[in-house]
Amino acid sequence: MQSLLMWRATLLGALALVALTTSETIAQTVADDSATGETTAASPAAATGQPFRNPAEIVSKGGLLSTTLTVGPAELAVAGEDVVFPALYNGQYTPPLLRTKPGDRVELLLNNFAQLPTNMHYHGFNVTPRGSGDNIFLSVDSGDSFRYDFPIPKSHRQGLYWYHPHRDPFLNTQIAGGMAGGIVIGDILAPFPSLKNIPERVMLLKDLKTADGMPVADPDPSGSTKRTINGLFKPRLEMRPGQLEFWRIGNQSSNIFYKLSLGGQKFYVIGTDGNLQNRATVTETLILPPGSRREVLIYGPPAGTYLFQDAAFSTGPAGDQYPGQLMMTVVSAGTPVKRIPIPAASAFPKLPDLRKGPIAKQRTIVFADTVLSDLFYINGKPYSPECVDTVVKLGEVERWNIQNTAQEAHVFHIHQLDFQVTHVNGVAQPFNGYNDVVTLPAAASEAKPSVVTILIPFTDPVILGKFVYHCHIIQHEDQGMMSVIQVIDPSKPRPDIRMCQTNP
Ligand SMILES: [Cu+2]
Repeated sequence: MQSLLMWRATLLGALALVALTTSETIAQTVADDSATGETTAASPAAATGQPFRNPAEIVSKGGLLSTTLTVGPAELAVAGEDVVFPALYNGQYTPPLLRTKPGDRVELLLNNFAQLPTNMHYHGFNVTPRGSGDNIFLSVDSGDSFRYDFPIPKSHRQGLYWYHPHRDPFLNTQIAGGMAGGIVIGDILAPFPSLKNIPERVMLLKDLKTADGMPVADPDPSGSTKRTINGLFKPRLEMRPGQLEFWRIGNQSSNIFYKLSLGGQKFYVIGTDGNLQNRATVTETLILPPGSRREVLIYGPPAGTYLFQDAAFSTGPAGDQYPGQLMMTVVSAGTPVKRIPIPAASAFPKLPDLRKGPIAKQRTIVFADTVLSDLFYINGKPYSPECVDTVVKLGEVERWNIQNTAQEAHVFHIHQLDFQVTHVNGVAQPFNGYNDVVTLPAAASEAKPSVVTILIPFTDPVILGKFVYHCHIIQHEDQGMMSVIQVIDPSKPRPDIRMCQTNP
């Protein structure tokens, strides 16, 4: 306890230091408090029922998204609890939503005033993994700064993305500790003129577990957590009956799944993981594994009060069990609005179905728990940044059969790319679009792994270089469940690559 108190004293000293060195940060913190209702005087009762708000935004101008994010300690009230955070962006539990466009340039200065090293990952971006791009191999150490500077291709897909640290092995500490923010690229509704002026709600989901007034540094992913939307605990959203709204929901939690429903109301899913689908798909329950996003259309229900509920969730017999929680109360009231029809499939831009093209190579990738509860492997080995596990040729589409031998779900995510899910445990999946995250269900038994089959197009030259694929249950990633992939140009001499000893 004494060392924890001393650490807290050190943090509060660092808070004062940040106040001296980055007045901009503190100004933004105050602004954030007023914007989100995260006031230090808030009680759990007072926090309940505050109005829903979208996150504050930074918008690109003249083809440039230019901003500074400063990582440092902060003391804030979240979910009615006063919390000392070792590291947040700009002192905010909900840092700015970055709004940018295909063809823009990103210039983002990352300052690290926190104790641990960090860096930045642009989750879902199809951009360069090299140099000052979406390069997760670099480290921004305590006291250092780094300027990210890269173009977003003109052809980039449009939708909801997000940013978070990717400095192994501190991802869980930092993401579970609140370091994550949203990014919107372009205008996903542009193909649908009838939807031009409907209300847009950005809903960034995080969960927080604390001990002694601080985020738990290495949370046990199981059990109860306080789940928030844009940092708001159980806010209240007002809708008009019949009014069509556009909800953009992102799971920014480090480890937990969300299983969301609104009293039997229908969600019309039009976007998955920042990819516009080729049609709207209808569901009453949205399941979001960690890292994933769903962009949905929803009508204001008949007048009344509805609960936006996160159901209890189990990741399997050897996995994590989460109780449910109310996320938000929806109050539908006022004069009913004439319903705007959901766009027909014919209004959606066509997407290439990768099943119809040639497949250059097939691989088996195995996600496995080990006998040690804190070690997780891909293809029989833990993560090593010093070697390359998988080499692929630019221009090729590959089929990956991803096995999960564990009695708990894992979550496959690959950087720089989107993929098409074709089969889950041998069952063919309808083609609605692409993902950058997919759940690997728990194995039926130790002898019978689950298998998810995906097609990955390694076709865009922007991805040349080294990046990673990993489990997006971030505690598993920190404990080894990540591999290095390198995309090479087959028209050039093969670069000197140090292969890992076990590789697919
Ligand atoms: Cu996992």
